[in-house]
Amino acid sequence: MSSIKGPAPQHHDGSSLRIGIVHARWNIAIIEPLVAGAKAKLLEAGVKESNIVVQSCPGAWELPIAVQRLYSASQIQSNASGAPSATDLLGASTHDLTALSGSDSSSGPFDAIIAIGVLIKGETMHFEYIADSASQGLMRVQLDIGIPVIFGILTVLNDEQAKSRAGISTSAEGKGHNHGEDWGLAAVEMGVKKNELA
Ligand code: DLZ
Repeated sequence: MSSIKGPAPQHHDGSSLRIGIVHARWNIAIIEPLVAGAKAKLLEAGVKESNIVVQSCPGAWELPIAVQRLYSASQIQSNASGAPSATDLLGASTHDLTALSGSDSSSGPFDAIIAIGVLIKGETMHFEYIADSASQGLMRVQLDIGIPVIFGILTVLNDEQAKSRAGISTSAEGKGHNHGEDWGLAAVEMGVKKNELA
């Protein structure tokens, strides 16, 4: 029997969209398949490779400011030719951007940004503080900039839960489901609908 969890599927054409992905680098073995899953669904929905920009920050704590800066930079870039690129403002090299998102990135403000992080509960209170602050921060940034920010933070109790939610579990129950794919679909849907909802 299929799971009752998750949104009823809808198809949306992402061919006119520009999407940002910002991911934390903590727990990178889980982050990488999540980013790949999100990107695969964006491409499947018609988003052009050159319109997908991938950036990183150290941990989930930094995701709200990274999303906010990435969006502001994309606005500046579209308003003034010769302005610094989103990547320059976040401090990464052009080489990093090219490696992650293709060599011919277009410009213009993003229609949606996906924030991806993985918090695995440890023995201290870090998990609770970071999960709470990052989720509240992302909601605040989303409402401040008026652009959908997709909540791609896994908050899990152990490594196995993380692997299962990234679709890379090796357990007898199967490899699990890659939640990054859902985040990619949500970004396309909200990117398309943000103008209809205005
Ligand atoms: C410090 C920390 C800890 C303990 N755990 C995680 C984690 O599971 N996932 C994650 O994305 N980041 C973690 N961090 C790092 C913080 O998010 C942040 O990068 C640092 O505290 C520096 O501000």
